[in-house]
Formats: sequence, structure tokens, C-alpha cells
Amino acid sequence: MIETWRWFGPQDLVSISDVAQTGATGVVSALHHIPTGDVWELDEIRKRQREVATMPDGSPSGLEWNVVESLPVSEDIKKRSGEWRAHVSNYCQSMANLAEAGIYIICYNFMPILDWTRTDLSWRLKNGATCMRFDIIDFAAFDIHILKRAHAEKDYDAKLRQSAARRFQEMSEQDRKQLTENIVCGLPGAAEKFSLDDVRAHLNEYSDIPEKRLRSNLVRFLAEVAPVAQDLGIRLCCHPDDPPFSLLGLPRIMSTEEDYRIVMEEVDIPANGITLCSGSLGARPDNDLVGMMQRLGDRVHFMHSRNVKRETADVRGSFYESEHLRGDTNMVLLIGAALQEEARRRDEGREDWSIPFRPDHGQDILDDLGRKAQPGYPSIGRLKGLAELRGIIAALEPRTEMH
Ligand code: DNO
Repeated sequence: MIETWRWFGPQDLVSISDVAQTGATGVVSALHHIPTGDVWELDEIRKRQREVATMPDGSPSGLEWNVVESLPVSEDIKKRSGEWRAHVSNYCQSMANLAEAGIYIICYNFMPILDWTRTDLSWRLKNGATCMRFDIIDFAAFDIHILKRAHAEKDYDAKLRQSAARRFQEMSEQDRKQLTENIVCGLPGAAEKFSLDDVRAHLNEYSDIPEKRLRSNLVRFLAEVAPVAQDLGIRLCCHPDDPPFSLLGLPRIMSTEEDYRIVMEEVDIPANGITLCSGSLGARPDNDLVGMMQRLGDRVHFMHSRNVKRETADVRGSFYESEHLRGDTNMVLLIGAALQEEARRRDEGREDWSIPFRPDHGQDILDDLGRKAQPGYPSIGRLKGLAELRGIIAALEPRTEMH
């Protein structure tokens, strides 16, 4: 498996020298400054490659930018309206430029309006560490009482509505403001940052786009771009919805194994692939991560290795981001399945047998608490995750070698 590390670019408080010291060899990055829908020009791509390859003192870092996360898909493409045609052709051009620069793995998502979403960005654990959390009661309080989305109450049962009303009452103005910022202002890596009014306006535009239509828009998008990617040697990999259920009444279509199966079958070529994010998918009790790796592994081009602890038994419930080995997904079994997939690919003679993964998110621990890097992306918390995952790989690899 290829160890990678997400780096947000020169403004990231975790430096390239820090990344090099983690022992990871690959870097996951994106040109966040380029507006969604525009072309990623070759010189901009090359500039980021140089930034990744160079230590702050000018010496070589030994690191390589090998995964793009994300080449964002515009709202127009998701809705198939407005500028979508130009955006699709720009997407193909960006892929061609990335291939020319030697970058072949591209992660993206197809979540309308909101990218990944949490209600609390620094939830304090008993030991003093902090982590990110999604609280369904807070979210309902936001939806019904702050955003005041039309008919929002219909999406929650009576008990949840009551709890949300009480929660809203108990919140101070500052709490309400903070919750709103946490939800709509865009977490690191999200393509857009919205205000409450933007969210309201965008919600209207999705009112006639049910799940079925959004899925068909994704399939039509992939039917155009995946063959281009295939010719370029690029592997696209769709990141799951996070959390993996509908929010604000919006359609979400990449939340379960069945969702992935359909999209993989509809555009049945290797370039149409999967980012297996155990943290996102693992927030639902009905997702079997190990089984997904076993059944869909052939198309898994990238893994996000992260864990969550579910606090409720519901499909749409609360959870927090746990330590990498202490959540509800059994990481030993999941990595074991990934190593088996690698062995299978090697037997087949596949060049892409080694699967890149990154320790996705981490709790803020020790000096992270003072450094205040991007939410979810502290240096030590992630390094701890990487070290634990590396240990599992080292322990399991010799056995899979023998297969
Ligand atoms: C969160 C990430 C997301 C992810 C995008 C992929 O940490 O997993 O920001 O990068 O949703 O497009």
C-alpha cells in the first residue's frame, strides 16, 4: 500500500518537511485556489509539484504529488444546467494536463451543495483531545430553526423534532452562529464556501432533482469523462457522501454499496473507480466495509483510512471521529482485505496493484491543540493514525505475500 498524506498547499500549517518526517511517500493535494469549473493549467500543476518536492530550505523532500483530491465537479455539472457543457470539457482538459504532469489518480465527489459536514469541529474527549463530531440533534436544530428550510420538520420524527427544539432553545446566539459556520462555511477541501442565503438559493435549484435524476447526471457525467480518463491512463475515484445520508432534503447518491455497484456497472471501465472512505461509509451501521472491499475492490483506486464511533443505531445518526483503530470499523480486517486485493492484482499483472491510502483526519492531540491546523487535519493526530495503520500493514503483509 502506498502511504500518502493530504497537504493543502503552501498555506497549510503542516509543512512539507513535517509531511516528509511522517514517512509517507505520496502527497494528496489540489489546486484549491482555482475556481470550480475552470481548467487546471499545466504550469499551475507543475508549480504545486515543485512545492511538494521541495523542503522549506530548498533541498529535495523526496515526496511526490500522486493523488488529486479533489478535482471538483461543479454544481452546474451536478444539476446539468448552466455552464455544465463548458465545465465538462474543462474537466477533461484538466485531466489531460494532470496526465501530462504524470498524476494519474483523481478523487472527486458528487454531493450537492454541502461537501463533508460536521456540527462540531473540536469536540472535547475525556482525555483532553478534541475531534470532529456530527450530532443529528444539532443538525436538525440548524435545519428547522436556523436555516428554517421549508417543510424541514417532515424529515425528522417527533422525538428528534422535540429534542431539536429544546437544543435550539438552550443555545446562545454565539452557539447558533458557530453551528451555522461549522455546517455551511465549508470544511477543508470543500469546493465552495456558502452563506446561509446561498444555501437557501441553491436548495431551491435542487427542488426538482430527486435522487434518480442526480444519479443519472452522475452516470452521464462519467459516461463522458471516464473514457477520456481511461485513454489518458487516469483513474477517477468517487468519494462517498459524508455523512452517508441525505442532508437538508438534498439527494445523496453515493452512500452505500448498492449506490457504488450501480454506478460502477453503468460505466463499466476501470477508470470509473472508488475512493473507499471507511470514515464516511462507516457512519452507517448497514455498510459492510470489509465486504465492500472484497466485492468492489477491483475498482478501489484510493482509500481513506479513518474510523468513527456511532452514537446511535439509526442509519441517520450521530457519530464522532474516533482514533483510527478504536471505531466501529475493524481496520485490521479492512486492511487485510485491501492487501488481499493487492495480491490479486499482482497475480493479474496489474501495474496499479499498490493502493494509495491516507490516514484520513485525526484527533487533535498533544501539540496539535496549540497549532490549530485545518479542522480534521492535525499533524500529530494523523501521524498517530498513520503509525497505527502502518503497524497493521507490517503485521499482515508477509502473510498475504505467501498467497
Ligand atoms: C474530508 C474529505 C473531503 C473529500 C472530498 C472529496 O476530509 O474526505 O473533503 O476530500 O469530499 O471530494
